Amino acid sequence: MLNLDQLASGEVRYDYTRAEIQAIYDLPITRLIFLAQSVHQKYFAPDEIQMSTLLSIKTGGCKENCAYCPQSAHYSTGVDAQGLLSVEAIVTAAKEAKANGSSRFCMGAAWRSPPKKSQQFAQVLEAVTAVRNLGLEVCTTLGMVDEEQAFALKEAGVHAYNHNLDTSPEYYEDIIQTRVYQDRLDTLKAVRKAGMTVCCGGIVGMGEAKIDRIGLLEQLHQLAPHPESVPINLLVKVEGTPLQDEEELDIFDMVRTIATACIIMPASRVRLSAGRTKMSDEAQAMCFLAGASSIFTGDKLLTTPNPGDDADQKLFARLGLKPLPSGPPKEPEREVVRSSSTKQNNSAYEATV
Ligand code: SAM
Ligand code: DTB
Ligand code: SF4
Repeated sequence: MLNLDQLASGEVRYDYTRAEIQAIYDLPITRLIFLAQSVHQKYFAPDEIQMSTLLSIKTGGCKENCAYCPQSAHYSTGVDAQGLLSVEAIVTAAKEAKANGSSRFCMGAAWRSPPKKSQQFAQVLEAVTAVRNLGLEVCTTLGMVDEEQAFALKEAGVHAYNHNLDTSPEYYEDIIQTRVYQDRLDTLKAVRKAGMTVCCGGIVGMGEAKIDRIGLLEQLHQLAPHPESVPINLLVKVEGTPLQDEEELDIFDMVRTIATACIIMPASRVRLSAGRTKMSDEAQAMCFLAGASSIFTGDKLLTTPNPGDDADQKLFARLGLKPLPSGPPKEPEREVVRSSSTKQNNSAYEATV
């Protein structure tokens, strides 16, 4: 039995069971969206969408074999490998992103992990400080990092580190064989320890079963504190990758994944990430209704297309949404309420759990 009043309270919990998460996911869509929006509005302004811009600072030639990824050296995808961009080139891109309304600038590198104590890593640190000095929130996604690297990134000015769990622990080995789930969890631990905020989510539409989407959500909500930012990516099918011909996901499963994430991690900002070029305006609007409050802007993600600023401005105008104002990077302030499962008897929605 799901207690909708308890869920709607927006209490931060770490102990939902898989069955409870599945029961939330399976709610009638009307109840699910209403609940997600009620919870979302306890923590966030309903009309403000965070705009983040991505820049691939080192492209392609990656040693990992992630089955979804156009940048893996294991597959021929036509992505032009490119070495690390200069600090100057990165800063130019960051200035442009800021001028276009982005409040967050995310640099991605196709590394299994940044080379230890290298000139390249030093260059990344220099770029981080320069972008931070523009007044942008800096996010990096560079692969696995150990504590030493994490502390260096924090020191240089990184606000958030993106490292996705991608899918459930059970489905993970069908998607990636060159690293294990625990590697991802270890990096997340180092990121936390260094005091960066955590940006961690996953991908849907990779041929996973519903239980894998639930399993991913379960793992994400067990991270304590919850990741401040939760990107939900719809697989971008790239020719040459093992997932190029994957069957289309029912878009309502993307909506349900977002809504469930918003409900079980109420204080976290859920991002409608990759895959928007394949989604109608109506489908994207449903994702916002489901509580997504962040997108990637610009006409490119890392290597694949994104709708672009014109399309997004038109969509925002139609929906009455506006970009979250940019300002000096803030440290997370929210209070983390840890509790054991609180079961109340009032207004319970009957669902089999
Ligand atoms: N190499 C680093 C890593 O794997 O953490 C950072 C870059 S990697 C491209 C960042 C994330 O992008 C991946 O974890 C995955 O979730 C997402 N991603 C990559 N290719 C994708 C695709 N084709 N469709 C959707 N998301 C994708
Ligand atoms: C995330 O979860 N999605 C972004 C960001 N984190 C780094 C990356 C999406 C990449 C999509 C495929 C590409 O453009 O290469
Ligand atoms: Fe490399 Fe990251 Fe792509 Fe995996 S997702 S192949 S680690 S760039």
